[in-house]
Amino acid sequence: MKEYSVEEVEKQLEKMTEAQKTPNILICGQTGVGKSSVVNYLFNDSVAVSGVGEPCTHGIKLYRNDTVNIYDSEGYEIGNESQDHYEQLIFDDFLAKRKGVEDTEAVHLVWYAVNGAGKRFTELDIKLIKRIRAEGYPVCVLLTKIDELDETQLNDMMTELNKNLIGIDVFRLSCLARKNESLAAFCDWEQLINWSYEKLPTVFKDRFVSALRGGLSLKHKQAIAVIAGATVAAGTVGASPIPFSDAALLVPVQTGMIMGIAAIYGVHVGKAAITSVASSAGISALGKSAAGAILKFIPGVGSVAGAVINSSVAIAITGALGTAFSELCYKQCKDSLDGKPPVIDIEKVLTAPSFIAEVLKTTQETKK
Ligand SMILES: Nc1nc2c(ncn2[C@@H]2O[C@H](COP(=O)(O)OP(=O)(O)OP(=O)(O)O)[C@@H](O)[C@H]2O)c(=O)[nH]1
Ligand SMILES: [Mg+2]
Repeated sequence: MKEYSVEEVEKQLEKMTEAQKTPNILICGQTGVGKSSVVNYLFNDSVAVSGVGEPCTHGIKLYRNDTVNIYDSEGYEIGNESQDHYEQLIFDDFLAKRKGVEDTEAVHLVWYAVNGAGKRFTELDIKLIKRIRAEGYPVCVLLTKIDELDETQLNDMMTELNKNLIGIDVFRLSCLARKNESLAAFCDWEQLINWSYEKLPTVFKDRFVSALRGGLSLKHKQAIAVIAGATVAAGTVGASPIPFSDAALLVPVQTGMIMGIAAIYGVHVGKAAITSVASSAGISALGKSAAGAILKFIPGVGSVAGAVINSSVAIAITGALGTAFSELCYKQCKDSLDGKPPVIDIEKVLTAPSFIAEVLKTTQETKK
């Protein structure tokens, strides 16, 4: 039996992480408009802006985890001298210093928050938003606290903003939306997420998606892309048909896929689980007879498989594994958003000796 090589698995994982970079997002606007709250609403707890950030430039703090860097600026106060200094703070002290530097240091998105509840935005807001765009940054407007507006006020505010900022997207937001469905219907959280995803350069997209607390439809889409990539790779492995006992050859591909999916959904996978997946992923640990049982789960393959893994079998197994695992993660993520305790311990599933069978079994059970 051919052994998969640990080095190969590690290489695969490394390649995956190297291809991803951490996006930098700057958020600005008046004080108290809800900038920090927006960040807390959107991202996983580990970014938590309510915590103590690292002082960056004066007035701008960096909040970060492995997947996102948020530069949260202390807002300016109307009529206060901070208003006069704000433009300098944003442009000279911050943005200018990051121009022409390495891609990883550059600012990739700017979110400019305007207070819906204040029912007014200032000349300075308009001026700064226009200047940010003129300098080439993807910028959008976050219209915050819309829960404090009635429908007419909200529409008026949108009209005013659109009139003053032609061609700049405005997203209506309220941090109370998660627990209030009718309010959620007025909010553009998903649109903001999609806008940001679209504007980010490719290498920064994956981590942005990972960093999100919600954004489930985007996560789902990303997971499908990861699975598609893995099935192509698996198909190549199976292009020269191999006996089932050599399924270990698929392990690096499948391990990479599993880790990729877990990362997208922000599901923590410890080192022990990674090693465990690498040694049991795919069907290498199951032997030929168990492989037959697995194939029963995969329509259209069971009858033709025989004792050989060819391209279509490799594709089907990898696809089924990826889809099943993605469903588990999706459910975990959704439960957590809904404030429910996790039904499945994903790490436990990953460390089960017959991982693939476990994943497929759990999926079948949760479907019942
Ligand atoms: N009603 C309502 N209140 C909100 C919302 N978002 C934030 N707030 C409240 O607004 C206040 C200010 O929110 P922050 O997120 O600290 O505002 P900020 O823009 O970061 O303020 P600075 O850091 O001082 O510039 C807090 O009391 C929040 O609880 C919202 O969507 N609706
Ligand atoms: Mg703040």
